[in-house]
Amino acid sequence: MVADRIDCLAAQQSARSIALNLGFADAASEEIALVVAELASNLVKHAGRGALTFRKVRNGERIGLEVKAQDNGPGISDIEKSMTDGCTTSGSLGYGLGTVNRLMDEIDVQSQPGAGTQILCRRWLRPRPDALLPHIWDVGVATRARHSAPENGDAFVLKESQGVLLVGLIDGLGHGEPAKKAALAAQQYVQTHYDQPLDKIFVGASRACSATRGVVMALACFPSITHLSFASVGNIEARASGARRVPFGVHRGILGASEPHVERHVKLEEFEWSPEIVLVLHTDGLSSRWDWDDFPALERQPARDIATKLLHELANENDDATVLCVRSVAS
Ligand SMILES: [Mn+2]
Repeated sequence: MVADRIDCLAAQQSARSIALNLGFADAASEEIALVVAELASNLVKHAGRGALTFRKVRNGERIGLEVKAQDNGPGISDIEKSMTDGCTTSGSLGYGLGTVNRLMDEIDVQSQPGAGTQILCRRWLRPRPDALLPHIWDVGVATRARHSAPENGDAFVLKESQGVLLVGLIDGLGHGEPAKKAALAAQQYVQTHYDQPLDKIFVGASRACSATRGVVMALACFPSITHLSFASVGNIEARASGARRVPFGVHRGILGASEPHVERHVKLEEFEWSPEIVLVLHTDGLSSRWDWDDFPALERQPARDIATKLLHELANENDDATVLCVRSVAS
């Protein structure tokens, strides 16, 4: 039970030691403690008091920590808004869950006006990087800001873990510092939630960059060399090499813009893949009017060379431009 500042501090300390005991690293345990501090202070501030419970959870081989905060307070009127960054706890009305969204893998909020609030969140233990995994992917990125400006509003994600590869491309709206800020907020969320389902990553990333101009983003996940999961919001160009056209879908919209919540309707697309196919993602700083036939034999080059060549040939001076290319080393 949490009812005052002393309880909040005690809850934070308990969370830290429970996390360490479960095997979380120091930094992760500190983040979990921070989340619990935020949940505890919300309980006191908005409901006067409430209950915090910790539970070890399992999902197959994985172990995680579940934190539940429950109160009988007035409830949250706008749940979605409470989970967005930029909605701070410093105001008298804000129910700040931005930190919870960013630092926990999963978050679920149930609240009815007048009937209290239940917040359930989980964080999973991540396996240690396994250096012995065979290297099967060749990934290349080429990027530069418009007019060689110092701030690049494009960002990319590249994460390989347990044989699963996740790559992503993010374009912050506009250019310069505000675009960079938006892109980095989304990038940071994706990097810390890389092993979550793609559609959930879109929802969380959208919340994480809601106080910014917003971004467009495409994510491609290869659980194996024969399978691609793909999702995209906005105009990131996606192409696959070879004769077979891969029908990448496009959801119009912007992540982080409060309306109309396009991220909730993101549909995962699943494709069969094969080692000879090259995947290219690029931002709209490059012309989309190109075809593999324009660059004979390019698809057999190393990923880095493909990305560099496309950037050089297709980028326009007036926008940040980024190309990300993935090919299999086995082909
Ligand atoms: Mn752009």
